[in-house]
Amino acid sequence: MKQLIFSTFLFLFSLSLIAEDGSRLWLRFSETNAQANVTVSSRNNRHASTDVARQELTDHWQGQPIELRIDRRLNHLKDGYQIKGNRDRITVSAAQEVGLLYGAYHLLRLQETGADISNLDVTEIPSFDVRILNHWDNLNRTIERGYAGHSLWLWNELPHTLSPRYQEYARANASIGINATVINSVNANPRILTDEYLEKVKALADVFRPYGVRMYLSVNFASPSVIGGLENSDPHNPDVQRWWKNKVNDIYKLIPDFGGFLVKANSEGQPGPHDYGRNHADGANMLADALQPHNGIVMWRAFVYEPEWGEDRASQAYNEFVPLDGEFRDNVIIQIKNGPIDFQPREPFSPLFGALRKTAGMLEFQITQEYLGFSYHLVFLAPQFKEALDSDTFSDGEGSTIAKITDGTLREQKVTAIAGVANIGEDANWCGHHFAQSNWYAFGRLAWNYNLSSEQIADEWIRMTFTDEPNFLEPVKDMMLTSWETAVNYMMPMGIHHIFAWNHHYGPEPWCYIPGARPDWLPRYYHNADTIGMGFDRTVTGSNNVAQYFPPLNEIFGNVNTVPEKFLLWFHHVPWDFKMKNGETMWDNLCYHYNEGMMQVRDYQKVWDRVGHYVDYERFRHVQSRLRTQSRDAIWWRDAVLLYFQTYSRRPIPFHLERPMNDLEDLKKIKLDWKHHN
Ligand code: BDP
Repeated sequence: MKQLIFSTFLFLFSLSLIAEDGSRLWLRFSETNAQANVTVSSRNNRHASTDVARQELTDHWQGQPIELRIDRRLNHLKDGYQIKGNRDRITVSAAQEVGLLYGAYHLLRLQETGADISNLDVTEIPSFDVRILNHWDNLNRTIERGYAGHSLWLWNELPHTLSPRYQEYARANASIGINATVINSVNANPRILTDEYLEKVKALADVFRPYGVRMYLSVNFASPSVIGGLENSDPHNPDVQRWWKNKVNDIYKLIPDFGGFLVKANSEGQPGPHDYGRNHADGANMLADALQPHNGIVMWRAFVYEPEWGEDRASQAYNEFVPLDGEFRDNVIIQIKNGPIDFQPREPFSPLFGALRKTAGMLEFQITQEYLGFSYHLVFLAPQFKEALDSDTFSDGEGSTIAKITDGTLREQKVTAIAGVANIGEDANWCGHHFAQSNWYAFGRLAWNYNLSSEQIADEWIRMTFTDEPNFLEPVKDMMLTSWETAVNYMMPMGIHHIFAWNHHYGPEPWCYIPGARPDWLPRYYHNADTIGMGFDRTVTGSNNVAQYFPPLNEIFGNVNTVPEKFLLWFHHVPWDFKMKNGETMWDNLCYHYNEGMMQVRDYQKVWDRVGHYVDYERFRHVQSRLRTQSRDAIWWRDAVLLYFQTYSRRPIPFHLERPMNDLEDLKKIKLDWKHHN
């Protein structure tokens, strides 16, 4: 009987809310019957971006008449805008056409989130000039670290056939202020620069242009020799320099507003200037010189570490780049991952940000959840992004945050930028998990304005993506806002890092040992567990990585009693019995974190089931099933990590905590086949 009532309930429930597959993202605007009254006043009122702005408002705006006005004197707004309005009329003004488009999406966001629109006085200037996605898409349409299916770009069909999703993609980006994209992987295939592929790239650029999304490409440093037939790709070789100049000229003929290049050089097997005894500045400057006449830029990645195992990996990017400070052209930006190692669940910030004084720098975030449960775990990343942006480097005294360094406030920069590694694929819901859409959204919103709070971003996103029903909004927001800390708790709390499985970065494998593998690709290098304790000694008695941080941080991080506990095992090798701030031992605290993380996910399941009837059945069921996986994984993580480290700590898991459910030996046998994801 119960069963019957329940299925009847589900049936009615699925009828009452139309099924949604998530393809509309946060752009589920209401359709209006009466077309809105939108006028354009600008000398050139047939600009493609203005047309999109007018169309979006005409189709979806339900309020007072709107005037869109271009005013070139407002160029201090950059591509931002002003909105002024009362009950009778609204004026959106901008110096650039795309600013009107951003203003239009601002108004629609206000409408869709139920904000008061009777009296508006808004001025928006973006935090960064270039707000860019980095796709790690290969030309064979697999995506490196992509968890939402294959690549959006249908290379075989391009340039003649244009999937409707290209335009939807550009529109989604414009709606959150993203104005640039790198469509191919940093491990770049040289073929992207052949005439054949550049025609395809041009076709995409043409679709993106009205939405203000500029095209950039990842390039392979060895392209001149691989596809150009030159003897080498040495940046000091005049033939090589000429090759790049010609290539760049060809690109600009096809794509006049092309943005520039992203380069991963001499890193993880990629070619680079070191192959010819040159340094990173030689390599970057050669490309910068080719791009300079067209106002293009080079985003040169700092994610480099020695091909042979050597000093602490956390110290290597700094050691490589700081000696070159001041040697880069002003159209080069060093693109730096938020942390010094590699997108771990939580890392302290990279010390390179403060240290580069005469070279432009930019942040690289990872939106795709390579180290945070792929598209299976619900993890809202705005708090992680903000922790990095708000990190104080102390480079120019207190308040020298990464945000203020990279947005040009503290240091002169010709161009400012911020990048996020995209989590987008061809899945109907774009990102694999409905909640992973919020990370694309959060990246865009913070790139536009890093002062927004995670809370506001989550609030807007939930209202637009699901519903503004308070009984749904509040608990779901709470779940999102705590979800990153939750994942850190059940994966790698207290500064633990890189204890992932070898061939994928999904599950735990702190015991992983591969004979012959370089030590800094193995978990032991990072956790150093022994019968005394665990952690990586980065103080003077160890690798002295702490010395790369400005005072007082070097002292704070370097002292086991003052280091923030969230980074304890990142900077120190700590005895199991070390007393933590709560008076209990390091081992017990470790157990608390893993237990807490696991319990939190179990709570999310309850939250979701309780509020599920406010959303359509299709999305409800999808998220419900993902949360089940996440719960099982959290248990897997807790059991694997605690049981493994217990073989060193030889202490009990505090008796009031949940007991492990698995045997360590069974967990060691788990081998996931994620090959298709790599
Ligand atoms: C690592 C990824 C690898 C990327 C590399 C990068 O595992 O697939 O190629 O980053 O950023 O996190 O270049």
